[in-house]
Order: sequence, then C-alpha cells, then structure tokens
Amino acid sequence: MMDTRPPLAAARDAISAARRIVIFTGAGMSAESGVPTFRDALTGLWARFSAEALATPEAFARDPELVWGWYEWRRARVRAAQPNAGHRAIAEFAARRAAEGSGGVTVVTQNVDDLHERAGGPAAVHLHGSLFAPRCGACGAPGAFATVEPVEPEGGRRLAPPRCEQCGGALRPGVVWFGEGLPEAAWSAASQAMDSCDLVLCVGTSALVYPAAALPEQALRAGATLLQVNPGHTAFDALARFNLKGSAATVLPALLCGNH
Ligand code: BV8
Ligand code: ZN
Repeated sequence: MMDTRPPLAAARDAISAARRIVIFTGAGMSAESGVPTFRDALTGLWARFSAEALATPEAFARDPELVWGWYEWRRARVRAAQPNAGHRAIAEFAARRAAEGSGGVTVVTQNVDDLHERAGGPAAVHLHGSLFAPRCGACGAPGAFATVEPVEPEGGRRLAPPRCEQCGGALRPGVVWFGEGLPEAAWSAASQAMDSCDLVLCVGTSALVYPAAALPEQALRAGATLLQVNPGHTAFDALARFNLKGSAATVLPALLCGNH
C-alpha cells in the first residue's frame, strides 16, 4: 500500500515507534558549525594535499610538523566552533526519550570533534578517535597540549609535535589514520548498538569510509529501519526507507523535536 504521508511525517512516525535508536553521524553533521567536511578541498598550507593523504601514519613519519600543524589548525577551528541546531536537537531528543523512558538513543560518530558532547548530548561513540586526546607515538602514553592554547594562523603553519613526558617520543593526534585499525572498545560498542537497534538515523555521511560505513548495513541485516538526512546523494540512498534531502541543522530539529 503506497505511503502517501509526506516523508518528514512518515519519518517522525517511524522514530516515535522505534524502541532503540542509533544516530550515526559524519562530517556533514558539523558542516554548519564551520568544520570543513572531508569532501571540502583543503586550504592554506595543505591545499596541495588530500585529507586521505595527510591522515596517514606515513604522512606523519615523512613530515610530522606538516601533519601536526594540520591537526592543531583543525583543533583550533573546532574550539572556535559551536554545536549547531542539529547537535542540539539530538541532545534534546535523547534527553526527552530518557526522561519518558521511551527507549535509548546511542550516538555513533566518525567525527573527531567534540560538538556532540558540547551540545549536552549523550557521550558519542567515537569510531575514529578525537582531536582532544593526543598520545605518544612511541610508548602510547597519553599526552597533553600546551597549557596556553596557541593561535593558529588562518592558512595554518608547520608545528613540531610536543614531546612525551615518559619517553621523549613525539606525540601524535589521538585519531584513527587510514590504514589503522579502529579502537576495539568503540567498534564493539557501535557494533552491539547496531545489532540491537530498530532504527538507525544516518546524518551527514558519504558512507565511503570502511569499516564505519558497514555499520548501518549491519543494522539493516539485523532488521532495523535506515533513515538518512543528507542534502547530497550517498551509497545509503538505496538502503534508506526515508531519505530526507536537507541539512542537519534544518532537518533534525523538525524530525526529532517537531519544531518546524
Ligand atoms: C583500516 C580520522 C585496516 C582522521 C578518519 C573497504 C573498501 C574500501 C576501502 C577500504 C575498505 N576497508 C578499508 C579501506 C581503506 C580505508 C577506506 O575506507 N578508504 C576509503 C577512502 C575508500 N579505511 C581505513 O583505512 C580504515 N582502517 O581499514 O585499517 C586495519 C584493520 C585492522 C588492523 C589494522 C589495520 C580507517 C578509516 C578511518 C580513517 N580516519 N578520520 C581524521 O579525521 O583526520 S576517516 C574520516 O573520513 C572521517 O572520520 C570520516 O569517516 C571520513 C569522511 O567521511 P564522512 O564523515 O562521511 O564525510 P565526507 O566529507 O566524506 O561527506 C560529508 C557528507 O555530508 C556528504 O555526503 C555531504 O553530502 C554531507 N553534508 C554536507 N553538508 C551537510 C551534509 N549533511 C548534512 N548537513 C549538512 N549541512
Ligand atoms: Zn612516550
């Protein structure tokens, strides 16, 4: 029987009927906060590189100052950014469901920013690490940033990574680089959430990077409904029961909090 309801209304009904929801986010979630996505061309010092080329252990080994400078530039952009209406809608929605006891909401993100947390939402499962958790590249000991936060020039700069207090090795960003395995704890938490959810809401991801992109497919195989919010086309278009073609900060408040 043809579903004649407008997609937003039908999607809202599917969400209210769902018991356990996973919200799976990518770079598009933070785009309206001024954080560039991976599809956006790099600028300044890094204009001649692709993000995929810089976010590798090989690039860091070859030129640690170039790569550390890039991450410090990105961290400065995130510190200067604010959660957008999409992040806030997720936080409000999760709090309301918890208060009503109408089922859990798990946020699983590919993003290395802290905007989900700063929006007051549930701590997200960070599949690809964080810009705020440096560690020693040699002994793995957690590292710390300079107490006085440096001002990063707009176009970026080369910056020597700080030294590890334990072994003197160079600190590296606490992110997962291409060719590196994902943190075990985050992967198993995300995998369990996908297996036990009845709806997965994918927001702002191109679904190109694996193994993260395989997670919503895993939820589908476990019988969940897939709902997508993305202004563009992605590999999830064909898998989604509802495709809401719009931005995170405009669609999520209407979808999750009924503010339209
Ligand atoms: C590994 C942290 C082995 C670093 C990141 C299978 C098939 C093909 C390739 C592979 C495969 N398996 C592995 C690979 C290789 C590789 C990979 O997937 N390559 C891709 C490029 C083809 N994967 C890996 O290397 C992984 N590791 O396989 O290791 C191994 C295994 C065990 C033990 C040892 C080794 C590691 C992958 C993780 C890499 N790290 N980030 C950093 O941030 O610097 S990935 C990084 O890129 C992000 O975290 C994110 O995951 C990805 C970017 O994707 P999105 O988030 O989706 O963002 P994108 O910019 O692409 O798209 C934005 C979307 O938003 C668009 O759709 C757009 O339309 C939309 N949008 C825009 N504006 C808005 C919006 N939506 C809503 N609102 C808006 N306003
Ligand atoms: Zn060390």
